[in-house]
Amino acid sequence: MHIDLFTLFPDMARGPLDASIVRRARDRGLVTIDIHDIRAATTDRHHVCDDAPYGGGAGMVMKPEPIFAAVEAAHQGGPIVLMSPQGRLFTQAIARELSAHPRLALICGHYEGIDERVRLHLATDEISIGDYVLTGGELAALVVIDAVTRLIPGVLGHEDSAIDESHSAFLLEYPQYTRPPEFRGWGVPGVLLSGNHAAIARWRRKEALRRTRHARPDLFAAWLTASSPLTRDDAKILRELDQE
Ligand code: JBK
Repeated sequence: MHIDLFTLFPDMARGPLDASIVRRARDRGLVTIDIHDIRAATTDRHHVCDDAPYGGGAGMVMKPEPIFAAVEAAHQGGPIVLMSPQGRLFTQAIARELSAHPRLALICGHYEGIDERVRLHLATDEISIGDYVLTGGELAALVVIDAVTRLIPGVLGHEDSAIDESHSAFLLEYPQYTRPPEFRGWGVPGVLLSGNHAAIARWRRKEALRRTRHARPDLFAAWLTASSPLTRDDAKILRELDQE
């Protein structure tokens, strides 16, 4: 897969792409990522990328010409995604959808906004990572790149990729413990030390359901809908949680 990132702050994007699993995926040639400096696509002496909004008001707006020029010079197909608070909310399903394309372009906005003609006539999609105000789209684009890259075949080891996401998609993960068996007086649930694999699997499922129901009632409701009719054991686990 090839990813093009268009930004006024290329330094902001580099660090996270040079570490950990994304770094390894790039080293192995599973993904190539080009960071394009929008300012380098200006043609005027002072490399101006922003201007005052028509109609007045505070703040500056990103000009369309350098963004169109930068994207059109690099683009060879695939979605052109504008990172913005007005976009559809990013989810694992969207990450999966984007990872199915051989190429992906991400545009990061800055200042008070971006000339509307970028949204109307250049971007093919608009994505938000959440309802909070960022200084720009760079961190949002990095979130998308991270989530998409780990879905590219071969990027994760067999252990991770073996996890059936269709079964875990609606549930939060169960609690994990590692050595030592006692730390500052805090122990590890006995079942995890029992060697009883069926009992461990059932404990993990119960704790995943407990956590999801408590922390994310919205996810829990989605899981309930997707899991109907419940298996006998899941129904039993839910009755046990009701009692506790
Ligand atoms: C936000 O993708 N976003 O969520 C995003 C992009 C650019 C600016 C923002 O404030 N939230």
